[in-house]
Amino acid sequence: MSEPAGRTLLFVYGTLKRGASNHRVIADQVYVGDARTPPGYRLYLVADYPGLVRDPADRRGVQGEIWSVNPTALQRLDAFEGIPEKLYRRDSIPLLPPDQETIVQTYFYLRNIRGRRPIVSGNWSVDGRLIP
Ligand code: PCA
Repeated sequence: MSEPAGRTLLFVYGTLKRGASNHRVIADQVYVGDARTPPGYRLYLVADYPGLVRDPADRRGVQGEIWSVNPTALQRLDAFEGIPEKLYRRDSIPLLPPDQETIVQTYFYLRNIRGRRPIVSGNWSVDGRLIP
């Protein structure tokens, strides 16, 4: 799948999701669909928001939403997610079929996850409760 000029496909898994606390920051962009990563990626509960990290030992992957965002929105989202402060970095991530050909980026958490609670389902719930 390729995007119209200038647009980026973003895989969101936390507070940016529909119905979640920071959804307004992405709400004027285009929802593409739900998707899941292959195993090898895991969510941790950092505070009232999750952080995604690589983890070769993971067997479940991460559940989220694909959004098509324009350059202005991407700038806004990067600032909001703390890219300048190195809270997250934005990089590409693979998806499971039927989205395996879709090139998406996501926000990888950059701080230490030691002592943080893993979200074992790979699905951060929008109302803040954990789906086991
Ligand atoms: N916001 C971004 C990264 C983690 C978070 O809470 C997202 O929803 O993907």
